[in-house]
Amino acid sequence: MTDKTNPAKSEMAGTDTLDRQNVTAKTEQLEQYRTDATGQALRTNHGVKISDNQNTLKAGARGPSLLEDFIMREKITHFDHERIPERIVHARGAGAYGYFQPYEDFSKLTKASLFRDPSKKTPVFVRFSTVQGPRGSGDTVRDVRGFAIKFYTDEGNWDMVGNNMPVFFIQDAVKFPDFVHAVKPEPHNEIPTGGSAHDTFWDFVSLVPESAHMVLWTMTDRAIPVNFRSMQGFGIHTFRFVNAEGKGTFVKIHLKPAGGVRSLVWDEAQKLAGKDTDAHRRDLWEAIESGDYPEWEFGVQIIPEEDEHKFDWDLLDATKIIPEELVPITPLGKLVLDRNPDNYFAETEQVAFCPGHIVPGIDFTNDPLLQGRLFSYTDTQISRLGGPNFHEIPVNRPVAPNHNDQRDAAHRMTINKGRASYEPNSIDGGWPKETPSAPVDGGFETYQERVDAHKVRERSESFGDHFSQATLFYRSLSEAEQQHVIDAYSFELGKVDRLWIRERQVNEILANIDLDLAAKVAANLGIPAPAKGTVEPRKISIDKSPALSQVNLLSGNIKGFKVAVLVANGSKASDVDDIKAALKAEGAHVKVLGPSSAPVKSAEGGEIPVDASADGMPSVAFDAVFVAGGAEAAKAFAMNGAAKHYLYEAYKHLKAIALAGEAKDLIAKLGLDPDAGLLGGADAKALQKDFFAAMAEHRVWARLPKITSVPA
Ligand code: HDE
Repeated sequence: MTDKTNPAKSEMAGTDTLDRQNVTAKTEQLEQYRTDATGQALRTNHGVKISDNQNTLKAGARGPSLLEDFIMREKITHFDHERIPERIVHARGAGAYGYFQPYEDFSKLTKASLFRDPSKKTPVFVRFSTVQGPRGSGDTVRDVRGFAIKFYTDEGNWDMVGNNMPVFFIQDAVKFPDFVHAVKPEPHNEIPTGGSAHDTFWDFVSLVPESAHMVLWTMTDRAIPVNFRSMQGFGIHTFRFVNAEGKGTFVKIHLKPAGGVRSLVWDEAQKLAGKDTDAHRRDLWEAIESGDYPEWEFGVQIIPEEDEHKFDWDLLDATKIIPEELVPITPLGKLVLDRNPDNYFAETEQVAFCPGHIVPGIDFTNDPLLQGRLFSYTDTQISRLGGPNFHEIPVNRPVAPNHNDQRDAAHRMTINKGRASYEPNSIDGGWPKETPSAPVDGGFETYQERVDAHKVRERSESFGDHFSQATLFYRSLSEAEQQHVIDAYSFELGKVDRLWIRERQVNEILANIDLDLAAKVAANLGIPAPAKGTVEPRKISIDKSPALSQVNLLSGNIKGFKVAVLVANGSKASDVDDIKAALKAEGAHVKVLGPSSAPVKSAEGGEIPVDASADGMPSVAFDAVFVAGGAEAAKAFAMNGAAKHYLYEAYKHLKAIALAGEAKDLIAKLGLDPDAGLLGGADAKALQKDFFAAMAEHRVWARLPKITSVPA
């Protein structure tokens, strides 16, 4: 029996009043759970005021502790159980709240409420993460980054659990535990933390050619983003949007950062992991605190159902993209992060995403990787968050009501009124009731895809080409990007002890991607270059995809960039003031760094306040360096090893460096050649234009041959 026979059937379900101003609704909902102890007495968990938080109850000041000390026991017991299991993958992360707002009404494409009204902001919580390392590992390791968005829509939560790369390592979910076991630290000594440069990873991927494309992505600079704000996001799988008429359309989800896509260089990433383990979470936090809200454009590639088989690759294969040159991205709206959490554990650690959480207007496809994920995430939360009630944790609660007949289980917070926790019922008026599906605002209805097949354990033949897109990607990269890829494979495989694994990766994987790439990596490893690949190259409809190269994904400005201004006693305060004002006008962030945290004396006879010591904020924490003029300061810099190292390091990392006034002579004293990004000039103000232009290019790529440790 359903509610069709229910005495209360004439009443429509779903009449709960929804606050259409969802952002306010989510903020207010969370507010009920936030506590502020300012001005409050210290108490036990059960409300008793505590008079002494320094001493255990004892029999005499030097005597044994007493079991009856309920205050000490409560405190220690709670502490003993403070930890929960970290995520099996993506354990290290940081998150923030914000909103999504569509540009216009996209109801032709989807009936999902978050895409229908350009005046409506849907609240979100976004968590970024690395994959391999544990919770305390470094932020800047070479790894894929997670990009998971929880949209608190007024029709329920939609979790878009993506990454910063558009493809994945495997095609079928059943291989995920194998892949993760291979990439995780090795079981005997738990090394390495946060990286893939070890035997088990390369053993697995060299035996699994479907990983070739994704492994290539992780060998590019995308795997070492400069910060979370500068990463693209991808839904990876093909999803389905469904409109009010029930028409389905395939979509691939893209997020493009407003500030452009930017990365670290490898040596910089490694140093930063030591100098500031928290570099990425700190950057996200500080950007939001300073009001420089990270922003992305949310777009989709739209593929009509009739075009499903029009491409060289299968839309259901998560190791493949659809090049943007074949299907451009339609921008749908913007995603903005504007509020830091109040409590890391309560919010960022306890947030629970699941790709299976969708809302009317969004649906799955038969991608076998996606299908496995639909199961895995809720399953893992049950052990990670201690039971099936994790949806009641404030950060996970929908803004839409969630009445149903599910009851009890560990940590239940909801106090369900009424007698009937079953359906149909006639005791509680039949409530809560189903909502029939409707063109809009109805109950969820699965897209009616026809399936007529045998049950088989098979991989579709259309998933069989593992190299053509890796080749396309490699050939779409700039020369400098290709050099970084060669360096990355050489570094990683150089850490692999077993020669046969190195050889297999070069001969059976790299040779099928690009023979020149294989030869250059082979040379660096001291093994013979393969003469040909092991499979016939497949002809595809496109030679290059410029949209895949990071050099084509910059913003053209320096908004959000970080600049170090070096000063010493005798620096010109006017240079410092001018550059600070000019950078601020461009939306960049500036820190004035001195020999210590104390103010320095200015050339003009006053003082220059300092934000930090150069030691405490190394050049790897910045995008560019400016050295203020002043004769005495320039002399001090030229004599000082730490100052010289600061500049050499910025130079090595291909950063823009400007040296004003007397500091310009440092270029010659350091034995460096001026270039488009190594600028010196008597007039500090006149330097600004070229300095900002060099910065906007992100790296001085022309300098690469001078600093690379691997001769071309
Ligand atoms: Fe995940 N993944 N994954 N994954 N994944 C998890 O869920 C899993 C995959 C991704 O910030 C886990 O809550 C399987 C692809 C992100 O909390 C777990 C498969 C993509 C996050 C899990 C995949 C992702 C996770 C661990 C193969 C990109 C972090 C903790 C089918 C589209 C979310 C958790 C956060 C987390 C399973 C593959 C992204 C174990 C079985 C492909 C961003 O459930």
